[in-house]
Amino acid sequence: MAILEKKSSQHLIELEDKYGAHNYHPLPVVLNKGEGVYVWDVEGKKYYDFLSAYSAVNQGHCHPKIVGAMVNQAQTLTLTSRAFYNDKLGEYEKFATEFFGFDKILPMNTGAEAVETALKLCRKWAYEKKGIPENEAQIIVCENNFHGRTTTIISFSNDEVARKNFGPYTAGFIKIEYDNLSALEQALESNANVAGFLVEPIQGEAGVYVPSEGFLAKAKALCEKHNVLFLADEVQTGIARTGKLLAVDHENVKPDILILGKALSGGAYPVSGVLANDTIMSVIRPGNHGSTFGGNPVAAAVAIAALEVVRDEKLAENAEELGQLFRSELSKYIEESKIANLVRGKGLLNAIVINDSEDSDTAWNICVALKENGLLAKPTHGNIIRFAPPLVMDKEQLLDCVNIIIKTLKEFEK
Ligand code: IF1
Repeated sequence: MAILEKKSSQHLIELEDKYGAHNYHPLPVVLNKGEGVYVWDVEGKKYYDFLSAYSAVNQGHCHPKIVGAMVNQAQTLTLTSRAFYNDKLGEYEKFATEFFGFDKILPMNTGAEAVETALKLCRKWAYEKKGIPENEAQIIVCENNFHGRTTTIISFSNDEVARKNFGPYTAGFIKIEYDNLSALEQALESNANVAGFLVEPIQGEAGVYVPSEGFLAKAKALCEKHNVLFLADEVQTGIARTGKLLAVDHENVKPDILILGKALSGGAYPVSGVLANDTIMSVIRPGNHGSTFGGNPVAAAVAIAALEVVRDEKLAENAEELGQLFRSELSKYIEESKIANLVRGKGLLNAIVINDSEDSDTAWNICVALKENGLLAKPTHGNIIRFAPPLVMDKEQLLDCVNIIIKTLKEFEK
């Protein structure tokens, strides 16, 4: 019976194709199980996951502690809305604020919602604390940013695929080049009404673009000088991914507003949040902002467990160590490679740049070949392949993966 009901990958892909909106172009693999650093497809083939659901599954697939907390809470109380108190939210808020070193957290569900929350918080602070005239606040953002998919967020994207024909767009954003301090300084000096600077500590979607050393610290200092809030979008880089708890920790920067999502739940449940100190968060009063699911008891229980795993299993330290190994092993190969140009990244957020044009399908074909060889990764911007395995990986597994990647790249050497 069970055998008869088992569906082939082909059939399941056709179902999505026929009944689902075509808003993605997935690699042709259909997964039905995950454990730690591995996932399995419906035919039973096992893969290393080198995407981790875009860095959400940092703690590994189906981590028993996180799943345990989720199941336990789901059997007790799932949702009250914020019309009433629940017995998990306060406990989570205390835990998370102490964990990250802020006075307060505002809980939401997705990364984009957290970015929206941060933008609203920043604007309200600017009008009520900084004294910017109503509706005049500007927020500085970076070229080639990725912060999510809402109408406001895509308003300041320069990815035409994500943006075109979704206008009219939200006003109030100034775009500067990423990793360019003088552009930031000029934008701050020529606009009196700047409320904040929103930045990804490493640009993920842009192809794991790591800014120059010192950029974040100097940008933070410039913001302080101009009484402008520094908003760090750590949705992708945060929670141990880059070898520190936060990517800003590499430069000892403390953001005024910290945006988290993805791995805040270990990928088990949509949990996001915005953290800030009281002087900023106090501008939010009842009725200003919220969401039915934000701060629900399942999310709270899951997030506590997910953060405890990061701390107890020393995932930041592991990401730092394995990241060094990954880049040094791949660099050795790339020196003599014609197909790969370079490897870059921090911790276990890395990418290789393929020696072909952005509109070629080489990186896609390499990812298909990697899949055949038992490792799942996805190209970005045509010729870049992002490598972001779960942080619970061990050294032996990582070296096994390096072998798979090099073996696969060799198939493409001319
Ligand atoms: C998709 C990329 C990753 C993010 C940062 C906010 C969000 C994201 C820095 C929004 C989300 C995702 C979403 C996913 C693709 C993906 C992505 F390739 F686009 F850049 F991770 F690398 N800030 N990133 O990276 O979070 O609302 O999705 O929870 O398909 O849109 P979300």
